[in-house]
Amino acid sequence: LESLTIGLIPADGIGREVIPAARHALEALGSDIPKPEFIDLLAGFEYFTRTGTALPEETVQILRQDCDCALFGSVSSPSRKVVGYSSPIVALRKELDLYANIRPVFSVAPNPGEQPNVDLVVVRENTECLYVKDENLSEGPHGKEARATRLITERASRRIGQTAFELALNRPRKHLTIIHKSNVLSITDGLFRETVRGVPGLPDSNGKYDHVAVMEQLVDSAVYRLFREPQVFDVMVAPNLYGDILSDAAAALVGSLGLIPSVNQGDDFVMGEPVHGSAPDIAGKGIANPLATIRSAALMLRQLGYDTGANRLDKAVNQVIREGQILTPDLGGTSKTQEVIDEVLKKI
Ligand code: NAD
Ligand code: K
Ligand code: MN
Repeated sequence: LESLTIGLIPADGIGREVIPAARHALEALGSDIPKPEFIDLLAGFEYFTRTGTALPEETVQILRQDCDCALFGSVSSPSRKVVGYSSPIVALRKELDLYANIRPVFSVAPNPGEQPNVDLVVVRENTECLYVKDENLSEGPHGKEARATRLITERASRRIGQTAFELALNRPRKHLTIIHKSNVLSITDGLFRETVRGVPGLPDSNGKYDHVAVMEQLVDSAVYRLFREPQVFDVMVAPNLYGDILSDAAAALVGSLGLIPSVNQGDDFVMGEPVHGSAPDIAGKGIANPLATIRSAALMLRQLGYDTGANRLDKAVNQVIREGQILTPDLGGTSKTQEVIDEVLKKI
């Protein structure tokens, strides 16, 4: 490739403040990656309030036809029902079939070479579970009744299971924990659990996952365990909603949600995205932590095979964290987003 075409979808709130960080960081990599060409793309709740659509068809089309990969910021989805609105990120994950959301959470050890006390990856199923958003409201004998469909399919569970086993196989500890609640939801979570457990026995697995140690844990006690002894976890695979919650919980263990990156990945497209939302409490103040987004760009590069570039981004971010001088307020610092970006660029 001569150039790498990257769709940028900042969307709402601090998404707009952190996406430029990734852009500058990618530009700073020079010849470590093909020359990045950026295409700015529209989506989000603010865009919806102006136009009546949250995810324009053009954005999806350009992503499909012109982009090698993409970076998404964050969207401000309201907590009440807004007629005609549907979250563009949930829609994009489905439209582009980005079935796996990979969320590494690790602490940066104070001294290089030292073992971090948290070093795990949440592998979140990204297309179904309660996020199919099939909800309805009816009038029952004792007032309103709300129902939602929770979809778990064998196909999606197998795909996410394969992604998780593959990831575990390539990590030093080769350890996988299946997160579920099959003691209560024996049909839905039961299917997820059994299908993931069955991955090593699939014909195309050819015994390659025999070296992965498989454990399982009910989602509630998994959260407890995460806070008591996070070091026991390596790769955690979970249905959509549990994965969403677990990764925010794990983020608290390493200092801030503003540090946690992710990639939404499918068989032929990858979209980096910080795990955090639009953070209305700090949006517009210029103090959002840009490191999760720079790390998301690194994950995206790694997924595309540009390890040298990815390593340089990660190294620069880790160095800034380790030095502890130029940090945003979420990490106890007093620096602005732009100062942290400049510091990372210096290290790159
Ligand atoms: P949030 O992740 O936006 O914020 C949670 C807390 O973490 C806030 O105190 C915020 O200030 C802090 N925080 C998050 N990112 C930070 C960063 N980079 N630097 C410093 N501090 C940071 O979660 P929320 O408040 O529950 O949700 C706000 C909005 O974001 C909602 O409308 C929600 O729908 C949306 N959301 C979107 C996504 C997404 O785009 N994928 C994900 C989660 C939430
Ligand atoms: K986000
Ligand atoms: Mn979330």
